[in-house]
Amino acid sequence: MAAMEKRSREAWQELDKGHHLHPFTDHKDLHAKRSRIITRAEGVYIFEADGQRILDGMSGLWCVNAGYGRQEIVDAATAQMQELPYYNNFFQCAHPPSIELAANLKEVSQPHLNRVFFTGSGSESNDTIVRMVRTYWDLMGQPQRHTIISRDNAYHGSTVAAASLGGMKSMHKQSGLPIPGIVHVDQPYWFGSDRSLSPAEFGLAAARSIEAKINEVGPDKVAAFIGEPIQGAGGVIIPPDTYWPEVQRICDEHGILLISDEVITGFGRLGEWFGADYFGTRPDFMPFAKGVTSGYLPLGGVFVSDRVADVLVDKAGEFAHGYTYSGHPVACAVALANLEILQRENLIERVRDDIGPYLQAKWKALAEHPLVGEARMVGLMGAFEIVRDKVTMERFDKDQGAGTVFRDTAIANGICLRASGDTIICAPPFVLSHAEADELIDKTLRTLEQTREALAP
Ligand code: PXG
Repeated sequence: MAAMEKRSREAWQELDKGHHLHPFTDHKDLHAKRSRIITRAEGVYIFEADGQRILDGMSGLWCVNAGYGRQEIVDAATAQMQELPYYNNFFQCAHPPSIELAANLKEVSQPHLNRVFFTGSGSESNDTIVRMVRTYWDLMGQPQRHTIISRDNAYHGSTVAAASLGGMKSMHKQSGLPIPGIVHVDQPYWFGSDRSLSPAEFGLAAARSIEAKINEVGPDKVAAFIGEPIQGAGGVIIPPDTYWPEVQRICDEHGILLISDEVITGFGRLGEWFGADYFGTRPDFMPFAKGVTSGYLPLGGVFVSDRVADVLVDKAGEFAHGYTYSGHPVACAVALANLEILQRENLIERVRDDIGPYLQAKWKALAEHPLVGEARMVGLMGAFEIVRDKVTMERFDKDQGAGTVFRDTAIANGICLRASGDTIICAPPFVLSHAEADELIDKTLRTLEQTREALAP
């Protein structure tokens, strides 16, 4: 058996169909069409097995922030594999990459976030948080504080606990979720509301649905609130400015732990190190993954505030939780190389001051197109809403699959964007040049025209 064979696209598609179960995939549908086989990538472009070049407007899956083809990340992984390919951080051991990375992460996070627990992914990070939150309140002598409040349509991962924290009904339905002690409130999705309130009023109302839930559950029973600074997979839901300050007030007033899920927004996507920095919140936990390594290797983790970490350290005894790959040395070495690149090339400042504003202006102007109801973007995280009627904001019928028509047409035009229903999402690498941003917009406009023709009655 060869480690990796070079085959034709068709041969790979056939093997894929026969042996490979994909994440979040309708396999019958996939097998009718066959998989798109991506074989290599460079900069902001991915290449299909037949050679077609596609501008990756999604940074892989919101992760390849530093762009593809970074030799120094490859070199860091190679050197670490030669030195120490694996060792664990259990049983009173540690190794330089996990220690150095933890110390580096402290440097870029808010001053009260001094400690990090490593995991292998965002989902694992959120599982870890459920355990830590409940352990914290047990140790504080308030074991009845068990309930975690999350939001409709949130995405926090796919393990049992993370999918329970998430608010996606389709995920809950498939496996009897959520687990007990997790409840959901409104998401701050102004465009998806009846728009009778101003965005500012709506932001306050959405935040106050948390307070209503606290009163319903009982203020002494609520342990934590979790939210993505901007909901990602749910459609890039950018909350009105009034939302996060009010959420912070509510958490403070009720003594509830605040969890800012930074798996997408962390490491610069919004032009600040973290979404919490962008919105001015002071979280007790920040789960992260994806951008910490720019996706070059799997790594996740949880920033833990001094308020919680001090109690865990002083009172928990052994916290019986961890993963074989918590702080994997090669993944940590890759993260260190990636953070070096972000800092040396000022990529986060670039998102804030240069390519972010440049793309935002053009992206928001897409709202002038007859098919676009709203176009929004913060940093390099944006979306637009496909509508049938711009005045009434009426949507297309679900079975027309407008979002899917757009996405598939976009791929044929050489650009990869993601459809969440009829919301089209864009989150390109931070190294996107102005010319590549122009290409992204030109191809999006062409695709919008073709989608309009395809959906015309
Ligand atoms: N939290 C957030 C906010 C996420 O976006 C996770 C946790 C889970 O991370 P892992 O590493 O376990 O996948 C995510 C992941 C999509 C899509 O279609 C988004 C994610 C994952 C897969 C698909 O937008 N986000």
